[in-house]
Amino acid sequence: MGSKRGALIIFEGLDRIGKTTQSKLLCDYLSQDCNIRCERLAFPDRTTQIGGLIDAYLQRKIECNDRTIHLLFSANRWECMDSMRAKLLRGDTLIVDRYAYSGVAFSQAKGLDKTWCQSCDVGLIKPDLVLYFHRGKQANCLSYTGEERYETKHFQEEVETCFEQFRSSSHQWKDINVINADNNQMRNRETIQEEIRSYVKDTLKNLKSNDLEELWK
Ligand code: FDM
Repeated sequence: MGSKRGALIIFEGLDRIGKTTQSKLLCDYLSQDCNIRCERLAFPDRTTQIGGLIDAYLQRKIECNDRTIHLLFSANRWECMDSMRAKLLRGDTLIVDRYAYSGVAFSQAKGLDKTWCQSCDVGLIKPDLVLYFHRGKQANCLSYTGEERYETKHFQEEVETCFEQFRSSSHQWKDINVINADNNQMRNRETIQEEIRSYVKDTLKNLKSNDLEELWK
């Protein structure tokens, strides 16, 4: 699985679908069992000043219009690019919970134009692997408490429609791999993790170039 630079691996999908659990399991597996230097990150990164504003917005402590908050989510990714690039180039693999795809789907679900939503993320570091967590039709409904701004069943359904439209209509999604995230007797946590590991192993094995490409260019 050796390569000079690390891989950028993105986990995408709705809230509460299992991305956090699975990305932590993957990170532990890569670092402990495969001896691969690896770090887990998440967007929004709420630790920065911009991330603090996003956190306050999500917790309904401040209001912000839809375009402004979209740009803040994007700026929050851009402010992390230099450190992510440095880590990838020194060989660390980054496992990232959400990226520009959430940026588009969540803002489009509010009615913003998809092309406009994408434009501010053009040129971010292009992922080597994107795993989109999808629940099948038979899946139990995910439950949302409404604790944070977007955590309602209705809004998540709108977001899911945007993820699906984007995925089926855009060539930019052709490299996106769908993970069946139905957590039931047939597909437990371990089965889902095995599937993820197999994608990741292929990606690490096939990393050819040490260069980093740009997203949506
Ligand atoms: N979210 C996340 C967006 O609306 N745009 C973005 O660009 C990103 C990265 O923020 F509901 C939404 C998705 C989610 C909320 O994310 C907080 P986490 O993963 O629950 O912290």
